[in-house]
Amino acid sequence: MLETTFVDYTFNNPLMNASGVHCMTQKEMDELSESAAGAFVTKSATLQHRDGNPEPRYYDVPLGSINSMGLPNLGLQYYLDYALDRQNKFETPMFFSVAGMSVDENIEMLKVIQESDYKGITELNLSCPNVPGKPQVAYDFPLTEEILTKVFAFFTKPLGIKLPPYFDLAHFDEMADVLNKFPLTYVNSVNSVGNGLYIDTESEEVVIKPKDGFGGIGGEYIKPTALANVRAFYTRLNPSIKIIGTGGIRSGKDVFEHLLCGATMVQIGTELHKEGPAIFERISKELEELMTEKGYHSIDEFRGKLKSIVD
Ligand code: RRO
Repeated sequence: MLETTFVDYTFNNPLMNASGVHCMTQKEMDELSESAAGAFVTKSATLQHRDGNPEPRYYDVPLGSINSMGLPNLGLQYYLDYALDRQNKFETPMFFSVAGMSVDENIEMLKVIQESDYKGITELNLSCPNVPGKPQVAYDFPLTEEILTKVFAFFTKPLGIKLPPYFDLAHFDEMADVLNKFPLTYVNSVNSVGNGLYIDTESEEVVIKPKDGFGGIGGEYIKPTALANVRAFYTRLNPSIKIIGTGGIRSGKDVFEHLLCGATMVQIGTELHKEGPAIFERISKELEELMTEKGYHSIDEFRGKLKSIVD
């Protein structure tokens, strides 16, 4: 009932982890692979291993989470070795996420992937909010166009990009005009809402150490922003560019809303961090129950079909 076709793959369901959550080590990725998730994505890689920002750097709060991890990861080769080892074994498909600290680092990593035997999907993260001194690339429209021009000059494998949330209709228009120039496989909206501040009233302190407490906000707080970004890009991008919806998913109903806005796949971050990989089974069941109640037999019957209010 939840079967989802995406590029050349058919997934059992549209559910994935959001990059960064439960996907740094081989053990964590194996646990996702063995869970009910339809696919999973790696932690964004840099060329070299990075320790990331000082702890505490991730904090769960009642309505979501705040993080400033600072791109801790085990380095490109670690994830590439893992990907190559598992890709011919009929296991849960994996997406490979990369997030270079510069244009050149992104190009270098994508060249390694292009020249490797990796056959899967790659995600270029243009929206990490947490590296001090590094603005989020995809808030700079000309820079985004420059990077994609350089990438598509040589990269021929399926490629998606992870975007930050936008908050202005003019920005949706401008970004969509840029993205429609390229043969992107998908756009993933949204990364965490950058540079929020959560504070502990009792101690009168910030809750994470890096950047004096500023960090990316995820979870229930951001669902309306995520849905708006999914909808805005679904209605503006060439239909060949699919949408992955990320932000605020805690239940089957939340997944249904992302799909109704036009997402093909959906990703879960904050709530996966709270519940662990068993969440995928719970949410698949909830989505199936909701679809049955509504009389739907497949996701294609309602994907993107959000209704307007008409007189
Ligand atoms: O590692 C992080 O701090 C991080 C990244 Br790369 C990202 O893309 N989004 C996020 O919320 N945290």
